[in-house]
Amino acid sequence: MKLFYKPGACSMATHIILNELDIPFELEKTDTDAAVTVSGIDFRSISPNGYVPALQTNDGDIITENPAILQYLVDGATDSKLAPPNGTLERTRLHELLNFLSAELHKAYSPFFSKIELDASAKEAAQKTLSRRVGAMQDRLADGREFLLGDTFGVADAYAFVLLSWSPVIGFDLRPWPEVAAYVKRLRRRPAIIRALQAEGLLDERVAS
Ligand SMILES: N[C@@H](CCC(=O)N[C@@H](CS)C(=O)NCC(=O)O)C(=O)O
Repeated sequence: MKLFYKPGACSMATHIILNELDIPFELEKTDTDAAVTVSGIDFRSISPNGYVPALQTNDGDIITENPAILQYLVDGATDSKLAPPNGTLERTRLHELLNFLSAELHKAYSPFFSKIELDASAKEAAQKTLSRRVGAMQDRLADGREFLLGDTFGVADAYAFVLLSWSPVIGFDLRPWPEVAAYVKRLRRRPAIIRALQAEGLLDERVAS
């Protein structure tokens, strides 16, 4: 398999799960602005929307979109605990969560990475939305659970880790949400996450407050 990625981007969620599953894979660094990969592949021929992650399977198929890639990887693994079995209510809960992460939490960070500078009122609005989304994460973790779906680490945790670890990069303080800050710190100690951060050259960064 080959993962087209950008250091620190949401593609790191796939990177973490490949590590967790101990699947052999290659990494291909991608410049999404120039739409070219490090080996000179036209990235639009891989991912027509121009964004990472894109996963090339061993059969040469390309899969895009975080929720689809993450579930493809666990469904192909034997007896993985990283997602509940298909056809169960627990799996529907995972879909619900991955959609929240992708459409709501992920996109609440997006304005801060926009090439267009935010004026004061746009920044305030973006911070308000992000606070609401992080607040929803805090509510979920408030019962003392270790991971988003309970006591087992899963694909949603890998994705959530990557998103929340953007907080120090954009200057968004997680301390008002202590369960969320503690959750990020806990996840950061996982060997699969440490290896992904190291391989992407980010081991000394992404330390949430
Ligand atoms: N809906 C996509 C969004 C992916 C996405 O936003 N990727 C960002 C990095 S986190 C990217 O590659 N942005 C570059 C661009 O859009 O040109 C998914 O969930 O996979």
